[in-house]
Amino acid sequence: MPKIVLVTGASSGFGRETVKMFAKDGYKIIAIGRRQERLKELKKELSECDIYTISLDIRDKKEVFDAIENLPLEYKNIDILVNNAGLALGLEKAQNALIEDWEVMIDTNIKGLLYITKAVLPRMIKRKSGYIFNLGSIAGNWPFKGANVYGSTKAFVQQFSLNLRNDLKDTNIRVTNIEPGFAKTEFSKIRFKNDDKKADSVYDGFQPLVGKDIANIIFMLSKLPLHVNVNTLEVMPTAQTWAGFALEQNC
Ligand code: NDP
Ligand code: 8X3
Repeated sequence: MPKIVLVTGASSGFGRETVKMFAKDGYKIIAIGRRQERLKELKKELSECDIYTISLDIRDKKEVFDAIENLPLEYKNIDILVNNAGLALGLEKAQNALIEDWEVMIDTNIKGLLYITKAVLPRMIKRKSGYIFNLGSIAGNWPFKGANVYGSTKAFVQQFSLNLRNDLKDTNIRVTNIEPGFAKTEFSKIRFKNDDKKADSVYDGFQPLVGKDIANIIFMLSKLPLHVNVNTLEVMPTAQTWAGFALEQNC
């Protein structure tokens, strides 16, 4: 029987490439995102594959639980959940950032991820089988200017992933937090609110990660033997390293 993969944020970036990779390998896909047109295009592009699309906002608790509850029978037993939908809004210092942007990041990256997980988990537990991938970030591990709330949401995702591992002991369910660095997707376009020039300049002069790199990693991890659990996996472009500590002199 083909395995079933649910991918959130399937309309762009990592999520879209992850759908493509698993679909082409014969998996049945549940692809979630808000932009219905994008999901339709993806389904059309993968017309030979088995894709079930759901257009929903993961911030809407009721919508999420209803959608999972009402999945057609042949998609109900989800084997792999890729909690990928998420975003950063702004890169201002905390004192200058918009509280509304903070709320959207918390509602999406934390609460949305929790709703999907909570809705999908019962059947995985019942079947004593499953793999959950969460998309954290290097921003959850390392502080840097302007990452204030975005980084904190990803630190939440990391700790939640580790804590899930404890709670899911004896269920055979695996959990991995993937923590990418700079990756060229629509991420910066969203962060900089459609300022394409600013977004593109983030990736000037070096080779960033791309969606396919992360999809590849998720796909490879999913093929590891069942007794192997990678807890966290931080991945950067080779060109990216750390900036060192900042020091305010003469103060
Ligand atoms: P993209 O902007 O290309 O994709 C983000 C996806 O999330 C889109 O498909 C978007 O779909 C979906 N999404 C956002 N908000 C919602 C929502 N409320 N409900 C449903 N879907 C939503 O970015 P990436 O592919 O780069 O990002 C994927 C994940 O990886 C994110 O969690 C991001 O934080 C993380 N990440 C990204 C890095 C990068 O440098 N690119 C580095 C580290 C982590 P739609 O708008 O159609 O709803
Ligand atoms: C995205 C990584 O460094 O662009 O999660 O914020 S960064």
